[in-house]
Amino acid sequence: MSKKISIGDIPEEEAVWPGNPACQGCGGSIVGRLVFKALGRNSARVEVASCAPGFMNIRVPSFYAPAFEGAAAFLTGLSRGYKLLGREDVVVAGLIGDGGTVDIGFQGLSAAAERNENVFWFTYDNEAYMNTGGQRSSSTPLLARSATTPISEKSRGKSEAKKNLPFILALHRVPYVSTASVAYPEDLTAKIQYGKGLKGFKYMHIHAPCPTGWGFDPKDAIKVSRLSVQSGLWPLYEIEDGRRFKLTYKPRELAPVSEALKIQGRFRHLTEQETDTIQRITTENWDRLLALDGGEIC
Ligand SMILES: Cc1ncc(C[n+]2csc(CCOP(=O)(O)OP(=O)(O)O)c2C)c(N)n1
Repeated sequence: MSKKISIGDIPEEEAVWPGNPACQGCGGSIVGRLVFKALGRNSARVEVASCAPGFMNIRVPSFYAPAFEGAAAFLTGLSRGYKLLGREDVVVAGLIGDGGTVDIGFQGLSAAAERNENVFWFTYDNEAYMNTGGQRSSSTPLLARSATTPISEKSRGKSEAKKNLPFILALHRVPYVSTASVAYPEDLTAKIQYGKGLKGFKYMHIHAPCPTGWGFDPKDAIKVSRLSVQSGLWPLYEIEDGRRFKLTYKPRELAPVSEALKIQGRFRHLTEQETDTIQRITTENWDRLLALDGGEIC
């Protein structure tokens, strides 16, 4: 498991150039900056169709996988290529959106995890297909409004729950799975520094608030992230060898989910009863995670 570090331990060297054409307050671009700061310059990046090609000017070798669904195959080939060159020290990293992970790229991702390929997959989860106009993905949360789950007489936003991809991948028995948040960069960095030292398949799922798609003030990107973690909507944890589970942030008491929800336009339609439903599901999930903490998931 990772060891706690403090903010001052985050490497100073940047792996991205300043300036990019992302929307103001883009959580995804903060993810990209933090991930490659932690990985360091001895890494290579793979990306697919998404906001990511726009939001980062990166200083490491960078590859665009032209087939959206082929990211994991591309990462596999690159990793094996580096091995043939005797360069297994290079961390081969994918920076992929939630659509490219939980939906379109899932088959190849699952296959690469099952083969335990030596790659590090990072999902920046802005909880919809943002690059193409904010359509729902299977990572969009329950009751959230999106371009394809509107609020109308017949629709109250997304009627299904968010897919739990970190646990699905952990059950592939891969060496390392974790979640992270841009509001907790020291936790994110410690997990990457630990994960990159492991051989085999590593996965990190990172909350990436999107002001444009979620409808909040760009200055509140970190606030939305922090409130999501503090309320249990976005728990921070790691799972090693597909079994051992550890919560890396455990508040004495959870903040109410309403604090995080009420500053996002995509949840503005919620009735008190709907907010209570989200609160109940979140508390139940948190209690399940607390019971697993320090033990095994199965
Ligand atoms: C197979 C395939 N389906 C759909 C598209 C169209 N497309 C391009 S980007 C994109 C959205 C990607 O969403 P996500 O992976 O969540 O990243 P984000 O845009 O949110 O950064 C879609 C649907 C495509 N290029 N290829």
